[in-house]
Amino acid sequence: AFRNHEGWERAWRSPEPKRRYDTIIVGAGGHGLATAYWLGRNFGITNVAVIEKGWLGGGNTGRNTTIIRSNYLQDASAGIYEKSRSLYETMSQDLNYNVMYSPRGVMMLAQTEHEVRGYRRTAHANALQGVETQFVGPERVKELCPIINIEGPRYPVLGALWQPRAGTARHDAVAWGYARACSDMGMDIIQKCEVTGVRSEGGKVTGVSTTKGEIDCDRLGIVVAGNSGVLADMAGFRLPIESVALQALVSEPIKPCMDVVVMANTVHGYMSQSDKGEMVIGGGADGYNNYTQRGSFHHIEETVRALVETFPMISRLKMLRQWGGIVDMTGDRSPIISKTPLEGCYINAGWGTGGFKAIPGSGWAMAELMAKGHSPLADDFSLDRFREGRFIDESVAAGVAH
Ligand code: FAD
Ligand code: PYC
Repeated sequence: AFRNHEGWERAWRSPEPKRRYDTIIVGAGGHGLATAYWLGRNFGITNVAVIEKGWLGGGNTGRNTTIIRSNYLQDASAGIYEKSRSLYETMSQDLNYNVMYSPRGVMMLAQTEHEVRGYRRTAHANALQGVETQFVGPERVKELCPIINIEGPRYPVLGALWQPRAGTARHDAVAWGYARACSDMGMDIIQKCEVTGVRSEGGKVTGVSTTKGEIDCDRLGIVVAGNSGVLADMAGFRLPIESVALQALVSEPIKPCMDVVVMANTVHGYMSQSDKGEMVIGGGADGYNNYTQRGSFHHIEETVRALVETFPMISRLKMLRQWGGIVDMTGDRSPIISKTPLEGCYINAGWGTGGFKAIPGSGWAMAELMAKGHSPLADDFSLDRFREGRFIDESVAAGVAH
């Protein structure tokens, strides 16, 4: 039945690991692959291995609800998230791989007076940062998304923070596109290979132990999202990160009824419609630390009950499937892109519930940090900020309850 698919070239090679690389990246999610890609593209560093314990893109990169936006509050965040959003605009051309970036617009509903004030403030901050957003009234919300019930019952829609060039992309394609480009540059992507130890001598990294043997390197990048604490422990330092599950679900496919993305943070739910017609739905993060990559019944009930108030028509939909991913949460809800106490070892983590949108910009910044020792986009996100009290508070802009 699949004969037309026979004889296709593999998109990336699947080599056995060499004994040594200049640079090893642990984690073949979007951030790890983008880091490798920009190391090659911007700095000509191609003697690189990306080591993945499962399959590439099988972590949060392949489990998220694909919302891309840059409507954050602080200047450092605007820098990296807007860089990232702008890289999404040209990613399909840059990689010659269709990642289906769809700048359909994202709105974050204001359903309390407090949110109205907060989002107006964000719109002003974004204007100063050169990020195009606006605060719109309830009538415009209804115009942009007719299936919303703006009257209530508990929380009438008072307006929304609207970013017209925000949107979605096909999450697997982002990982696959970067993987193919990295492989074409001669990098090795080694799947089904778990890093089990970080080796060092005299305070400097020398390599990793893996389920496929020992591999040496001069530079190591740890880019493993929900497993960051585990890898940091192997490298001998601690991180201010907690790991929790974040869940999502999709409905049966229906005819097109919604061509924007809506986040309703007061009731804890967000929704968009995929190209296949499924309603893609998510809610808040689990309220306790865990490493469980799966969904739970109470989550469906809480999220759908909340969303039905704002989108009454979804009460008649059947839900198809649900899943979960382990997200890495920092206290200020901003990421860490940093050197570590182990020389030659760098970490990119803490993207929590919101790192899909950041993949290209984060990879750009992490590559620059690893190649040159610092990156203007990453400097504010170093680990030092937790010791020095320079928090980058994005608890509201993160948009997902935790
Ligand atoms: P991952 O994709 O998780 O990659 C890390 C990789 O490291 C994994 O493949 C893992 O197997 C590997 N690894 C771990 N330990 C080891 C080891 N010891 N050895 C080798 N490999 C290892 N963000 C948004 O911007 N918009 C959204 O709409 C959005 N929705 C989300 C919805 C859900 C349900 C979830 C779970 C997350 C969501 N996010 C969203 C967050 C986003 O998915 C993540 O921040 C982002 O994908 C993190 O990418 P990553 O490459 O860092 O991690
Ligand atoms: O960061 O925009 C986001 C997001 C939406 C849903 C989960 N994360």
